Amino acid sequence: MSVPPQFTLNALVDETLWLDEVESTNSFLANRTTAGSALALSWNQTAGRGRLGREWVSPSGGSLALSVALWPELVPKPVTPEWLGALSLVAGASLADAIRPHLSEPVRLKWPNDVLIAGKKVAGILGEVSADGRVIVGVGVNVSLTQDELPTELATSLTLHGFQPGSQLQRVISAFVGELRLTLSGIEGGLTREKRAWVAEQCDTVGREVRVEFPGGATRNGRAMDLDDAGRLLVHFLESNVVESVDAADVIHLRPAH
Ligand code: BT5
Repeated sequence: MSVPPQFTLNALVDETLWLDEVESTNSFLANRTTAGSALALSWNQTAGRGRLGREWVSPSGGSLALSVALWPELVPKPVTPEWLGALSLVAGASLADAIRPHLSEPVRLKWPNDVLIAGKKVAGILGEVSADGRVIVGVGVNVSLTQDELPTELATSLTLHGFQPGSQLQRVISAFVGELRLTLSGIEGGLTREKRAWVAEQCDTVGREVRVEFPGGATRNGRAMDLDDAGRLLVHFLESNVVESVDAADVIHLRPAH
């Protein structure tokens, strides 16, 4: 197997740290005490975490785990729920924007922060606040996993869609980190109308009939109408005929709305 590429992004962050093996790049950065911005990356993450206590699987060598400890001057103090909600959406949209020029198939978002190619998940995002108040955005991207190596039937990888990691990966990651930095200035109070439109137009969930699965197991069907400024999904629920905002939940896409 060829050696997966490594690169530095020191023009964008104070430090770039490649780790031969790590349990979780998010936990690694959260456990450091360095105050500046940093990027931690690994091709061999052994205990990756998803949202709501779930697992993120990174088969060795084919899936890139990376985490960004955000630029302190761009993080509001204190961190507000509006800002955190907005952050995870702009991170997903920045990553989708960074991948899109390299592929011929549509690159879309599924609320709250999955990146999809042809309807399948190629990347997931986990934003966290460390005990000392730093904010870390973690991204798992399936880069060169083959069909057999993919952890679920709903997953895909970049190379399955014609992506060439050798020459293009550094450009994707650098475009993602650069755009994330740019979009962070201006979401202090949550998503502006402009940023909400930018995310919503990439988001396959908005405008769709969905099943919302709440932590604890309850499910409700409805139509996803829009996003609010805190990144919550506004869903028109069928049985109550009321629009409610949804934050910590999972969404299953049922069918496109007409
Ligand atoms: C996510 O959670 O999608 C966030 C994943 C964040 C992972 C990064 S890797 C770097 C950093 N360090 C960490 O420890 N974490 C971050 P969620 O929306 O909860 O999705 C998790 C679900 O995605 C799992 O329950 C599986 O169904 C599915 N899944 C797991 N591994 C996958 C993969 N490699 N590709 C596609 N789907 C996957």
